Amino acid sequence: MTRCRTLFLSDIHLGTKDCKAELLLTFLDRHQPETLYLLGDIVDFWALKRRSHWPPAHTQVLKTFERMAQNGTRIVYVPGNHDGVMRSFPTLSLPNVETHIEYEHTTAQGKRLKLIHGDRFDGLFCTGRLLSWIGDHSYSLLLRINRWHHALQKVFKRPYHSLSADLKMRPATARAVIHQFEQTAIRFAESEGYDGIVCGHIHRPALVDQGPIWYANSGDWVEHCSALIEDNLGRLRLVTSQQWPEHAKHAQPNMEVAA
Ligand SMILES: [Mn+2]
Repeated sequence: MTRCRTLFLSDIHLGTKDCKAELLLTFLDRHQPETLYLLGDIVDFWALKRRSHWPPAHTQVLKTFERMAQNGTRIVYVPGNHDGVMRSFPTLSLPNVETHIEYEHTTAQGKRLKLIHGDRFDGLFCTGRLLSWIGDHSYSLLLRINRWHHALQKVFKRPYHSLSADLKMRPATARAVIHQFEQTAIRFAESEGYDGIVCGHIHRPALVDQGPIWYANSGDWVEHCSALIEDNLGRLRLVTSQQWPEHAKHAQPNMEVAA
């Protein structure tokens, strides 16, 4: 069990097939934070409206949060766009969970960090649709469409090109979008007088704690299975599935997951 000062999670997307709930349960079993921040898109109400997908592991995640709260973890929930309904009904969330549209966290080193899901930046540059597209997991749909497309092309003996070319272009486009998002977030934190910002939304775990304004993104539990951890000295550390769960499986009970 790793005790830590703060744990930041976002974009779990409970209610979707892509949510890695079992891995999250293993991760939560091994971490005991003083404060847990849930930075939005925890339950994907958009997906639930389209199709109901709620395996027992998803209930188990919510129960685990409840148990953590009972064991003394303070839980602060900052809703995102896919669970934006909770912004209107802050008192409807789980027992022992505080809900805030935005929040501020002060690290053990006294750094003031703005906590926000991140969708508010969508309108600030003209890539909002692309961002919500990433958030909506249409990428995996595109991959599926690409498979059908490829099969049809084979049937009609057409050369394989168009969609795969689009897919090849995507990483460059995505990088530009991500860069713009990060810069917008940093400028926002700076303009509001914060030392940094912690958000989610774009499913891209990141930690930039050099320079005047920190930028941290807790990532997601759809692809990256990532989390941000603050230790007792106020140092932030990003954990992604690359360091775990393989590492976690072999770790000693009191050993921390490698940064
Ligand atoms: Mn989002």
